[in-house]
Amino acid sequence: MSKDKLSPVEGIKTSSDGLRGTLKKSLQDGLTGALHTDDQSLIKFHGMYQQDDRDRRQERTDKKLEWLYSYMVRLRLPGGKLSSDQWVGLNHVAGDYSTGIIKITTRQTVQLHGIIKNHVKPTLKAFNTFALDAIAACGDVNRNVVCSAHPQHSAIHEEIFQYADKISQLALPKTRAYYEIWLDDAPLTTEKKEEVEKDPLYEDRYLPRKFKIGIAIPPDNDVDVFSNDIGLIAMVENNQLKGFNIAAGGGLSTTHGNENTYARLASLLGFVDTEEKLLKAVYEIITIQRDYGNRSDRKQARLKYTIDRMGLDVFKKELQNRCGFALSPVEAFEFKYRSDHYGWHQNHEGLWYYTVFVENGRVLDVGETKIKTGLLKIAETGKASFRFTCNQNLIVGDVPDKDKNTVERLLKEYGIYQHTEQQSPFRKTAIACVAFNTCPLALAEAQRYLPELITKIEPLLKKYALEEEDISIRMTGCPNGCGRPYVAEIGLIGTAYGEYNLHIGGDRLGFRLNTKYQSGLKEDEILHTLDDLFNDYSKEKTEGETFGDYCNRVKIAKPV
Ligand code: SRM
Ligand code: SF4
Repeated sequence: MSKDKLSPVEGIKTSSDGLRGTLKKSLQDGLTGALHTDDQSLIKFHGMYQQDDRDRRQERTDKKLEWLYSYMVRLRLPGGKLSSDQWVGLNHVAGDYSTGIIKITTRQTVQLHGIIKNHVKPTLKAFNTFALDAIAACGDVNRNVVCSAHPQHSAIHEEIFQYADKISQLALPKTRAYYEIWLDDAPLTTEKKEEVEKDPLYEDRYLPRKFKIGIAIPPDNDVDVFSNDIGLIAMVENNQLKGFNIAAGGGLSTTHGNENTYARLASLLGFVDTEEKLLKAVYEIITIQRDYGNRSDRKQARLKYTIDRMGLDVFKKELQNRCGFALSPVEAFEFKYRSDHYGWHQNHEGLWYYTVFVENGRVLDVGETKIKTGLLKIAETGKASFRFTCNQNLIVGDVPDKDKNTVERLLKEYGIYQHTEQQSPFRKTAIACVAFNTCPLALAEAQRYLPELITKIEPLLKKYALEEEDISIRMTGCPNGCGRPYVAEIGLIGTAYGEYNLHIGGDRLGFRLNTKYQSGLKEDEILHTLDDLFNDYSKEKTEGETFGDYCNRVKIAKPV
């Protein structure tokens, strides 16, 4: 471990009394909408962020008023599934306490924004009544475990979904602070606390940085498995779960101007054939990161840097030592899709699934497209479940044949069906992160801007007869990479308000990072550059070559 001075967050964690800090006091402080400074770090471990409305910062500053603070709550939802009752509950909590918009994230869960301090506790209590929590949805711990969302044609998918839950449980912090602070559980006696909260995985220092785990079920890589700290690839043979390939060290964030930061895809380490071995390997990868991760420089603290510092071979050796068994060689697998499978599909049991296009994951009613009301009406029938995808969409699922017409009628009545069926393939693969007005780190717009930029790019695609191509475009308001722009065919990464770096040359399935092609482009420059690229691609592509592969071959490997 680095002998450098520990970063301030390390002290906040170890002296937090199991992540309690002074959160109870902070919440009672009626003089401010904010929390005490240290508690702003601790609240993340409870699934929340303190934010402010950035659209109103200047106005508040001019009036010498405190910024308009509010809280974002992110649910822990391994595998991303809600029952119809839970959807109804979520809808009402969103309406009662937040902006009302349900935001589906790129990690298969939802966030509610704009919750004022007094409403945070009622929000979490309400979620608890229908068995939902936000524990460890953020913070220096393992985050929401994601899993390929699409029920294909085998029974195995349900079995694999359950691994997301098992892994989430395995890596949950042991502290009962969440229950005490937000749900009013009686505080534990010191003796009981020592017994119940003893945490061999996280100890009292937790991890050096956030930690992410994703499970892909080939042929789908909708979870972008190689962008996770641990990427698991479920191997299915003859309708049996054979085991998992394990990859480690994925992470996408970079910092403008800091050459020591980089996006990295997870490296494949090996294969395990039992649940016991899988859970042990996952656990020990986390302990290695706990013990060897950089605790001085948070920009160097993710597992990807730990692995590169140790060297992959040394890391693998250390892992096998800690596990007490060797990993078997990686098994061959193939990904064919990363986008969602829109529309109706049927699983092996005959149950129906409709994948709804939700632009940038924002569930709300706009004009005739009343996604929020429509989904509530469907949930109220009790005839469907809801599963989020890592592409920020949603699957209305588990619909018996006899109820399919009812669900379809509602999808049509509220414009959800038309919205999904009528959009261009290009729009339907797009991802944008939240950015303004709530993200404190945003340099440029993303979800509020990408839809209108796409409307300007679509005619360019048409001009070159490319309108049926599902070229992946992803935009983020800063280089942290929340919309995974570094693994898109077109990545737009905010550098300043209205300006973006253009990355090209990523592949369509998430196996290759893209490369920066142009810096700090304004809208007209983005459109001009894409116009040229589409023109060249339409003329020079080889048979079946995707835009990303073409750009990588011609524009990146052989720059002009
Ligand atoms: Fe993220 C921070 C939103 C997925 C890398 N991310 C943030 C914060 C919390 C800003 C902050 O620290 O105050 C953003 C809140 C915005 C808001 O107002 O809601 C934020 N991240 C999101 C979401 C909601 C984007 C979305 O539109 O869907 C995603 C929530 C996922 C979830 O449910 O847990 C989200 N973030 C990601 C991903 C993609 C992924 O995991 O597949 C990444 C890149 C992958 C990775 O981790 O390497 C990502 N977010 C970051 C980082 C950079 C981490 C790093 O290694 O340096 C930050 C900044 C940080 O941690 O310091 C960040
Ligand atoms: Fe905020 Fe940057 Fe993440 Fe977008 S990529 S949500 S701007 S931290």
